[in-house]
Amino acid sequence: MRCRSRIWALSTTTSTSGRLESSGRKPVGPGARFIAFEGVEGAGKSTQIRLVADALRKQGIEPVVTREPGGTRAGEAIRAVALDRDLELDPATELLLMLAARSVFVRQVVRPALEAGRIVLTDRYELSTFAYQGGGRQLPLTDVRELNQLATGGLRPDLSMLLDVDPDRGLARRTRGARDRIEGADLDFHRRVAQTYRELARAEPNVALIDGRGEIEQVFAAVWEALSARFPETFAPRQG
Ligand code: T5A
Repeated sequence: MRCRSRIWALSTTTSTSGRLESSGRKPVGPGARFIAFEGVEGAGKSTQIRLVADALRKQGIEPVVTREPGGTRAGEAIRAVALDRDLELDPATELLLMLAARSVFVRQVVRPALEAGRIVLTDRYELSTFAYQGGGRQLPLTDVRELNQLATGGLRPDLSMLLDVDPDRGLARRTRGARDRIEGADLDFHRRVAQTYRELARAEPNVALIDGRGEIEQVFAAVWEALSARFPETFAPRQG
């Protein structure tokens, strides 16, 4: 069978959090969900995570809200290095930093939370690496995927919400401080990232492509609809 795209050709099909059970690890708790928010700079990920978390709290559910790179002490220290605009880092070093942070993140934050039956909402996960280091930095995707597999042990999100926004719009939304090392890359880099994300949305399982250009509430309605279509028992359909 012919492959649809370069990214599709390199995809490996792995299951979601159920994989924890099949790989002999502790089973995930009932109700556990691992949801990643993805997109270019300023796509609105943090904003949407905050809204989803607030809505879950109103249902009496306290989610684990976290981010990558980061989420652990080691991961936050690695983040500071990876994003420091005064450092010159080649693409392979950048990749390995992201994956070092992911390895500790999966083991210290995500797996324990899923085993405890929690909902994990993360600002970025593996699609960021495929899009930024694979697409943006143009590292071979086979290498990126293999190393990512080592870092995650095969743990994939139940759903990745890709907030689709053109990179110039996303960058223009940013109001805080100076651009970090990756934000400061040229627009061609950010366009390759956006293009790779769109290809991933077509090729990868469990990705919901959300139009991120509308008003915040409008985007949230689309995000919640995608979540409740997939997990109606957890993300109750909204009335009206
Ligand atoms: N990275 C990360 C890699 O290269 N490889 C990897 O493997 C990983 C995991 C992380 C950096 O690391 C790189 C990618 C990144 O460069 P980050 O903090 O996650 O850094 O990256 P950013 O995308 O820059 O985070 P931001 O906080 O800037 O963007 P968000 O979270 O997407 O956007 P948000 O919600 O903070 O919104 C930004 C602004 O826009 C407004 C908000 O109010 C805010 O002011 N906004 C909207 N305005 C209009 N309409 C909407 N719909 C809006 N939604 C939000």
